[in-house]
Amino acid sequence: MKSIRQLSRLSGLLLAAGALQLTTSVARATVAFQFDYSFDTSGFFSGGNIGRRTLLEDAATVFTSRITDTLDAITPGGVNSWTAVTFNPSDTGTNISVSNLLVDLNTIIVYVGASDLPGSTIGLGGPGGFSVGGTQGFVDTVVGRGQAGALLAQASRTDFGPWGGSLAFDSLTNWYFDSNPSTVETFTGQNDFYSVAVHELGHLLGLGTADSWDNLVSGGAFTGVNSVLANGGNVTLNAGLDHWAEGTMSTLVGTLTAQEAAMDPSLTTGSRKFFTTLDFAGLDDIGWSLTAIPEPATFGWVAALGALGLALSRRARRR
Ligand SMILES: [Ca+2]
Ligand SMILES: [Ca+2]
Ligand SMILES: [Zn+2]
Repeated sequence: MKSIRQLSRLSGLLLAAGALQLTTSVARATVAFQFDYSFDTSGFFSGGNIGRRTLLEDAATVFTSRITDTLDAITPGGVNSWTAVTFNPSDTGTNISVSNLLVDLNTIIVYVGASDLPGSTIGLGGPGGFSVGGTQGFVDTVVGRGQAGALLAQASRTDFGPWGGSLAFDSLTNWYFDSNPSTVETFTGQNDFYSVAVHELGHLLGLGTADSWDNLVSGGAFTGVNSVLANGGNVTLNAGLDHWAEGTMSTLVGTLTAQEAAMDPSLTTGSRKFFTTLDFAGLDDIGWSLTAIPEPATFGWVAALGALGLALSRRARRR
């Protein structure tokens, strides 16, 4: 919903030279999220709350431990310039623009903050948009970061290579912050920060938001081959066509343990949801390359699920 794609191929568009900075691209073995808290004006992640940053970074390893794509660096300079545009995580009705943002190899930049989100929404996440000008090679890098399937005509795209985006948490929610998500304690009446972080990062990675997702939606269902295999048939979507339908079930990765999928529209207060087999299959279908081997923590999750508390109420959550 918050994805803004402002693609311009105006060659020679020049922006402030002051935005150009020296940088070094550090080669990484895997994709990494670079969380940016500079727009967290409410201090949801600073001061006495700074420990929450570690929890968010730990949640992101759900993805970084399995994604094997190589995302090209975005290095503006000379005739090549661009502007990243994404929603302000501390004021989600407005956008922030960052001129000539440097994006390192294999890095996804995420602007994080908290807002009083409308209604029962407790999290909001999605990929950002951009404007770009320069050589065709530079434009292609901003559009697809080396993912060839992201450079096809919009209605044919099979891959997604985002520079990053935004992630907002509801400022008025009673959150449960768990330093060890592999163990599930009772947190009656609270909403699970880990579960929401994982869900919203899923949107940022293109689930419900990328062209390569839209291109696999047909008749109100998702038809990606891996998802169909995981689900035993086309996966019915919600009305917005940006989540699995409410209550869609899957399994914990590498197990037969049932759990409601992470990418359905809501989270039950007092419960945790891990990213499931179906959720990962969706990532695979929209173009992410994933390791076949599930993370070892899976075994901890199985035991942990026995401690799940009773669901008290459902709160809607949207990207
Ligand atoms: Ca725990
Ligand atoms: Ca890819
Ligand atoms: Zn959502």
